[in-house]
Parts: sequence; structure tokens; C-alpha cells
Amino acid sequence: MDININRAIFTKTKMMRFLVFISIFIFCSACSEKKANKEVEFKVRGNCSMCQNRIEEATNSIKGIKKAEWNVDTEILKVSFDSNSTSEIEIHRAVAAKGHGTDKVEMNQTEHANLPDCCKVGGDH
Ligand SMILES: [Cu+2]
Repeated sequence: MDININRAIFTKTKMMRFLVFISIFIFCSACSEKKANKEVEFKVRGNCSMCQNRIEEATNSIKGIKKAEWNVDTEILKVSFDSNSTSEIEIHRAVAAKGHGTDKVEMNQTEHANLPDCCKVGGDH
């Protein structure tokens, strides 16, 4: 009798452990999926459609970028990327390296000086 009760308790404990394990597994895989897919948006200085091409090209040249869209009116760059491959600051660096500064990374002055006049700071929108 005692043995049977012990067995029942043992089986129940085992089942509980199994359920906890499964829950943790599902939770973790959901976490890692969420972590891998990141979306950010921030301002990138620019003026025209040439700027748009340059900014989006610079962003797309980074490994792990899924989508990059820069809006000429708002100057907002929207990016979705695999956070296991790259990070937001890498995107800031990539566009700044092409002469388009952000609030986190200052533009490369040499590249900026080589841009067409309309793409420079204060150029025509
Ligand atoms: Cu431009």
C-alpha cells in the first residue's frame, strides 16, 4: 500500500518535472526567436533620393540585415535585422561612414565632403 502511494507520488513528480522542462524549452525557444529578429528606427541625416539609396545601400551591406527603409521626409531609417549577426550601433557606423551622421555616430567628414552638394548638410530637400 505504502509502496503504491510512493509510486503514485513519484510518477506525479516525474510528470511535473517533465511539464516544467517542456515549458522552459518552449519559453527559451520563443525567447531566442524574439532575440534574433530585431527592429529599430532612428534618424539618419540626409536630403534626397540619392541619400536614400546611399543610406539603404550602406545598411544592406551589413550581414544580417533583412529590411532597410529610409524616409526622405522624416529622415527616419527603419531596419529589421538578425541580432545574432549585427547590432544597431553597426548600422549607425555604416551610414555614418558614408557621410550620413546619426545621433550616435558622427558622419565621416571626408565622405561627407565628397557627396554631391544636394546630399550635404543644408543641401536641398
Ligand atoms: Cu542626397
